[in-house]
Amino acid sequence: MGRLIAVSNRVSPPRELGESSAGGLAMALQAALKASDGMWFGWSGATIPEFTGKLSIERVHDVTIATVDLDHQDYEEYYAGYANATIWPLFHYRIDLTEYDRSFGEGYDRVNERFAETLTHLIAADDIIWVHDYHLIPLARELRRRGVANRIGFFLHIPWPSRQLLTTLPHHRELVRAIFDYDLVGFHTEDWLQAFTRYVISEADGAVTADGASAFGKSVRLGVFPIGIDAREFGDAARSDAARGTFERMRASLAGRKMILGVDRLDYSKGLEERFNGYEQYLLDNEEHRQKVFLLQIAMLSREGVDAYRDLRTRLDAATGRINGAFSTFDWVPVRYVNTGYRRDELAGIYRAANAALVTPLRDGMNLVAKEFVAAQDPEDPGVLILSRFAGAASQMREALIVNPFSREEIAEAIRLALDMPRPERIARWRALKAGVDKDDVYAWSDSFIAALSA
Ligand code: ADQ
Repeated sequence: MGRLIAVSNRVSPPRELGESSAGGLAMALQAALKASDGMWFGWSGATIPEFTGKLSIERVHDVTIATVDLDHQDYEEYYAGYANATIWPLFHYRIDLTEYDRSFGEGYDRVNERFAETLTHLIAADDIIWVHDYHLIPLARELRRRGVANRIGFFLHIPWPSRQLLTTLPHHRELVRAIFDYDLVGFHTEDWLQAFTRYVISEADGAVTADGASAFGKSVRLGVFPIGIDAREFGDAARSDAARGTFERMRASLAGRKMILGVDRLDYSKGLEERFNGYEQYLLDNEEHRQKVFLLQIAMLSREGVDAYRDLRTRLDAATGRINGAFSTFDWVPVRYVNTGYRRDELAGIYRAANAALVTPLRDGMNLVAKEFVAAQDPEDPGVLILSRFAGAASQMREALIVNPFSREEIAEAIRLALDMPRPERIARWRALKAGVDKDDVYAWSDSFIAALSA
């Protein structure tokens, strides 16, 4: 095998590569890239007035990082537009938030062409190419049009929507047809893969085999590759001095109360409003427990350039105010709501101090917070994971308390069960969860995808 070339919308800033602040995906890709003297290609994150296609190339920790700048129109139409105002909501089952703007589709195609045009010149005959996520679905098509015959794989980090939803998208067939220019396409779960194959059968007149599908005169191999975290690194982070310091501060601020924790990017797919409603229901149903618990919701701001995200932020501010206004006393606030990003070791300390975690997305490709929470727990006194049935992670993490995130009563009941759960049951559930998180880690994920792509 030649080099591995990873392609994603954003490339993890080189400074972070190899440092503990980089996420698991960046670490795993870096390890795979390093092993093959590979290259990581994507958008620099910078916007300029006019696209130039000028590459910036750096060597960082034995990995070549190649980035290009996009122009302002690209940002609006491709990134804020088609990727995050069309595909993201649609693939998370939110057609109410989906913007079907023709210029967005044009910008999406244009940027994929620009990426392909720039990347083509960097590809050697025996390289294998691994493309990541919904920003870049047509990239293989554009590379093929430019004569690239290399193995190209694609991994979708978000759900694949049902046929009924996808067909609301103008030109949905073109989008799906582009998938067939890959050699291998990976999904997190069997559910997302099946949603894809159902479309292939009923909308594209295609056929599905044990390991792939054919349609549009082409065939593609399909597989399920559930992503994990760097469990060892996260466990180490949880035992670090910084984590211990954060843990001690956190515990001191509990003043004997129990903490329910939420950690998410501020995104409507994460079910934050519904979670607040569920917690409010818990406070209503369990008057005797008020003052003895609180919810810490850490919601890191993201995609602030997209309208739906600004609206959500306003609604969450209001929900926090409503609950705190209704229930607070002079010495107790039921919701602590923060929009800060934390370092990974600090985050590990916060996870460890929690008695329960609410991971209740309405729809989520996988959800890594659920796995990080488990990895950070004290084996002798672990917290309880409350997990949405609509997170991809629920297909693996069956020992969590699985809930329907749309039901405020189910969330309220799960909080009560979690906070009352006897220690032996907490330990038994946690051990089973931890074994899965350790086994199916991010390295197992990337190794298995690359092995399948190379096979
Ligand atoms: P995301 O939608 O970003 O990822 P998730 O998998 O939960 O969702 O990952 C979020 C990451 O951000 C976690 O590593 C978490 O620690 C970190 N994070 C969140 N809040 C933070 C904060 N305040 N400070 C610091 N870090 C914070 C997409 C898909 C998911 C899929 C992943 C990987 O939507 O379904 O699991 O990709 O494929």
